[in-house]
Amino acid sequence: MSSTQPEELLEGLIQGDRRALARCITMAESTRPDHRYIAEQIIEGALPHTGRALRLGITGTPGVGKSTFINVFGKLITGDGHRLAVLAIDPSSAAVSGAILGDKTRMGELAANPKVFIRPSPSGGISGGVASRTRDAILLCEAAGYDIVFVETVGVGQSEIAVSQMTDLLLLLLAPVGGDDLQGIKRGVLELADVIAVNKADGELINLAEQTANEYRHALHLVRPKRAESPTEIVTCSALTGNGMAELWAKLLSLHQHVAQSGELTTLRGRQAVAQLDAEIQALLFAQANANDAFNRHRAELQDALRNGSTSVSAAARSLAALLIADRE
Ligand SMILES: Nc1nc2c(ncn2[C@@H]2O[C@H](COP(=O)(O)OP(=O)(O)O)[C@@H](O)[C@H]2O)c(=O)[nH]1
Ligand SMILES: [Mg+2]
Repeated sequence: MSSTQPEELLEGLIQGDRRALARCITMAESTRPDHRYIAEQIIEGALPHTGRALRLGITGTPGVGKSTFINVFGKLITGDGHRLAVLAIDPSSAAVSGAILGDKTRMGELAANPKVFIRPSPSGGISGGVASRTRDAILLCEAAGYDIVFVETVGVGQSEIAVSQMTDLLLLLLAPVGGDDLQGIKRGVLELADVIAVNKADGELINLAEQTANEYRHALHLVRPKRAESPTEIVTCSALTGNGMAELWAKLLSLHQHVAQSGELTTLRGRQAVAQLDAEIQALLFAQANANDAFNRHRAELQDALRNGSTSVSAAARSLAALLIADRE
């Protein structure tokens, strides 16, 4: 499959051809306008085949065990007959510590599974933001028949927010750590999580894992609950021994069923799409501005003015925006 014909790619995609899927994602991630246009056409055509997956965000600080966890979880899920796609989002573009990338060993087993599609996070330099491209990738995976989509992210700053804005449920992985510093996990992240799992509950760490889970149960009383009717659950598990993994998966499935049946999922996905539109508009307009010579010249002047303190950021921004609008008239 070397075609860049949208019709052929779409056909391959819907038949579940992995190479077609990979190419479609590459098109969607491309900075070339002709590729993006092809991707748009494919996604439009694929839309009727999307929306059926369980979209799960998985976040946690580096070393917490995400890759190991996904490898084990993936085996469990495909064993149940599901097809799993694993995507990564890494807005920091820290390619070295990037999600999935460099995890060949821990996820190697999963990668060899024909029911699994793994895609590392796109490398830097993508206009329009990594997040919206990952969103496109989710839709493409769904169209290719993957009924479970994981979006993995390294828990650094904004990435949890980004991932929670494109998935149905967010799973926060924690490591057993004593004391009350709560591993520097920000309140906001606790509020975003649907389920929290303290991983590495094995061997000598079992008690500490339970203790950590309890500490977080207390901490959760201090944050706004994600769902008034069902408080955020905290469980312990071990990706190493497999303990608690099946229970956790069952919990996530039943929570997903619950939000689907209550109508919450439809509302959530609608809200996510609308928010994405605004982000896309901003990205598109900014990309157009960057390609405009007059804009770039004026911006360079204003950058100098800002450096020597002769203008303010807001005045400079207004002047640049005015230039773009005038340019259109
Ligand atoms: N004891 C124990 N170690 C684990 C577990 N899961 C992962 N690890 C180890 O933690 C380290 C980091 O795991 P990795 O999956 O790469 O974490 P990631 O950076 O979050 O993707 C590795 O040495 C794993 O073997 C677990 O459940 N129990
Ligand atoms: Mg990893």
